[in-house]
Amino acid sequence: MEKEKPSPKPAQETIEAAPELVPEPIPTAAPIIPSARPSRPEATFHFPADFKWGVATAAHQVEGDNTNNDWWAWEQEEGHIKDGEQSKRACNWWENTDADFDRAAKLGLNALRLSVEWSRIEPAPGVFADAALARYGEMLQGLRARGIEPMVTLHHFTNPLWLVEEGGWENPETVDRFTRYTRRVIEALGQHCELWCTINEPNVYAFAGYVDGTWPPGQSDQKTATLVLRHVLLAHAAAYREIHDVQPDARVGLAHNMRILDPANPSSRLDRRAAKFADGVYNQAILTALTKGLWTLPLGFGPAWKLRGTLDWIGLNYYTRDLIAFDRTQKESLYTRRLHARDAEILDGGYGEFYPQGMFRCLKRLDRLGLPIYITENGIPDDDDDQRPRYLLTHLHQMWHAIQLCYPVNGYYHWTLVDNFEWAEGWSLRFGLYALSLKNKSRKPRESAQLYADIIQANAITPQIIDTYAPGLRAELLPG
Ligand code: IFM
Repeated sequence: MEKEKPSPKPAQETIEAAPELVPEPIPTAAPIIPSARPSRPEATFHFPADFKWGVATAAHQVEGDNTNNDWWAWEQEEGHIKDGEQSKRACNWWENTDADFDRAAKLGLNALRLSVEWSRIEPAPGVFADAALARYGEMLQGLRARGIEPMVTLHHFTNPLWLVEEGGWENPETVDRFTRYTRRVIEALGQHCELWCTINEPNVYAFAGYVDGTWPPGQSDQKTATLVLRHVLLAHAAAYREIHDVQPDARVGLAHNMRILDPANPSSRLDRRAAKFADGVYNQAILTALTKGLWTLPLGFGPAWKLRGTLDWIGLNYYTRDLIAFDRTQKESLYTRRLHARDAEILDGGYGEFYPQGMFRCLKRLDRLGLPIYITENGIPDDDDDQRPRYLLTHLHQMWHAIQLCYPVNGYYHWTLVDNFEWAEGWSLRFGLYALSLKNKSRKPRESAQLYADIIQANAITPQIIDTYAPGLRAELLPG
């Protein structure tokens, strides 16, 4: 097709402007077009106006004296927790949450995720402790009074001892018991909370307790792990329906731990297959079960149609990535071996790789589910806070990128406000924006606390914030 020819320029006319139409001279003090480029790139990464900025934690890790659950019992036995440490009084939240809630408000948070402890609420089968429910009611009211919206998790790794005696999550009846407990919680606390997270990290729970055996009940049997995972997901689905029955407007989801699992050697077919397999089991199976009602794990137990459509939102707990190699000697871990990239920056205690791109990759994957997303956890063990500012900024920058592409990310909950009891790692891994003294329980803000507060206040990552807290990131975040 012939291109349209540009119309010829009209012959130039000189029109003498009438004196009253002569434009005002532009004041030189405020040039519209800057005379020089800024000496270096400046860009601000804005977040949506109604974005939820939060922190996340869990009952057993902060409350203290949770003597009636399986973790407390596990901690009493030698060899289970690093350096023989115990949760003991933890962060003393059962007695006093006010001071930490004040800290949260001072940071400018408008969201906080905590969990309620089943063994406190139902200390014996079918017996509910009104005083415990009242204490949680007080906590939730305390948050709301500070303009902080609570998200409540119903199960975060711990189980009442009586439940364990009755077979724990291997017993299919646990599904009904969890549903009964859920109903009681929603009836009591539904007036203070609409945002519910049924279960925290079902994959981690099943893996650490029933494959790896480093968490209670300390088993190593893949078939049992699969059965437990199935019961946990059925309990989630039943709780989802129960919550909506009591509180139709509730928003109910689950916190899913995702790790990036890349092949150790991308040109090895065996490594690629091993990574895909590991990803399918760890990351994908739960998502497929809950959205499509399909059970894709190798040890199958029939269809999972009851699970389908039981998410109003999906929670992402993202921390790190692993490389996966095929290893024919590793039967227990289904012929896979986890390792780190040779040039990777490793987090404290060997917690994993510093890999912010994983945040975007997980969000991209979750976007396909068509559900609202909350980042229900993200953080780093870093006692001296030498990595956290960079970790926080790069992960939030990846989240910003996802939001620019309209992935429906509604909120971000940093793990965590104050150093808390890190399960089998005891007190050795320090995830807090505030450092906790185990001697006198005092709290001291790490620099990252102010960084997070500044980001929240600006509702953005600004060049000033980057320059103040992580100048080394300038080239990466503001390339020029
Ligand atoms: O502390 C844990 C939390 O209980 C579950 N997600 C990971 C956190 C850090 O390891």
